[in-house]
Amino acid sequence: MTLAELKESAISDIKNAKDAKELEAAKVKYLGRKEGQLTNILKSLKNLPEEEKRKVGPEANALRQELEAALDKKLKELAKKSSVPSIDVTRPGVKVRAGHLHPLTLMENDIKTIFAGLNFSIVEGPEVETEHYNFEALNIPANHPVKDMWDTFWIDAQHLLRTHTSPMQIRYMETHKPPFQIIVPGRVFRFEATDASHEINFYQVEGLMIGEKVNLANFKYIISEFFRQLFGVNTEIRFRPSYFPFVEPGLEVDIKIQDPGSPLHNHWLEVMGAGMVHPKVLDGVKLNPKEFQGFAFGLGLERLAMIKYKIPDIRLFYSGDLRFINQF
Ligand code: YSA
Repeated sequence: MTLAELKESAISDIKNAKDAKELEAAKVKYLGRKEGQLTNILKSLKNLPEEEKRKVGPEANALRQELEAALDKKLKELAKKSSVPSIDVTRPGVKVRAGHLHPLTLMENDIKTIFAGLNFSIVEGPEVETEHYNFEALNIPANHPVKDMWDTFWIDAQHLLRTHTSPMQIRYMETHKPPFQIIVPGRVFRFEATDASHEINFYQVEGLMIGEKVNLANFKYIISEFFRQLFGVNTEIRFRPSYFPFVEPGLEVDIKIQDPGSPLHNHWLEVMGAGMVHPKVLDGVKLNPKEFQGFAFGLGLERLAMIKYKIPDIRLFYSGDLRFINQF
């Protein structure tokens, strides 16, 4: 290779180097101490006849200086380039899509906030329960017909997925001394046919208030206040007698739907079961019914969310349908 050819090739390599690594490779290729192409020529000068040495020597040295200068210049260029941010600030940004809370979580948060404001503590309980806590301790013995209504998914002979949040009443009363007032939000499970207002898996919020003089009038005030804060002052609610083995007397609370677009407009929708805690239940947790009494309730969270957000079918909550979820 002639010096002219070597120069052309080296200048082209230096010019085309895209980064410091490629530039270093070009330097080694031509000026590397051991095998650099120009270095080899310089080393072999001593073997040339005197006359040729005098001609080639200065040319080769001049080329070395020229290549060194070219390498230096290119290195500075590359350094400058990499320190300039390659962001095009005029380009339209990519919109980050933020997630949001599920309507049932929104409803649970609202309920917690209202009850916390009424001085209730918030506690949680296990979703897998024993037969004892789910039924027997709540005055529902093995062959009680009400058990049919609440049969569920059994894990083994003694354990089941809880059918309501009421077992937490027992667990709490066993370990705490009155007076107290709590709510227990949580998921419950039932073996039943689904329809627009029934799911096999849904949420309840249990409430329990025990003290020396707690009575039904207190329950009525607390629940009226709760619905007033949740749905507004004009909400109509009604208390209706009902039966649950773990309360005496027992009742249910209905809300009047006021939504001209709903097939339930002007109809009453049952939203909770409640009552005064049965003396047998208090006895069972070693609280003297003559000393302590109180009320308990269990409300259906989906039903309240359906009223608040005007949702016609409970199954939409668990459908995973983005057209539904994205509306919240
Ligand atoms: C009663 C008295 C107490 O002192 C304390 C709690 C209770 C409530 C009782 N543990 C219970 O579970 N009653 S319930 O079967 O009537 O359910 C309570 C609420 O859960 C209902 O009013 C309804 O709002 C909701 N619910 C019931 N079954 C449902 C349902 N929601 C959706 N799908 C279902 N399958």
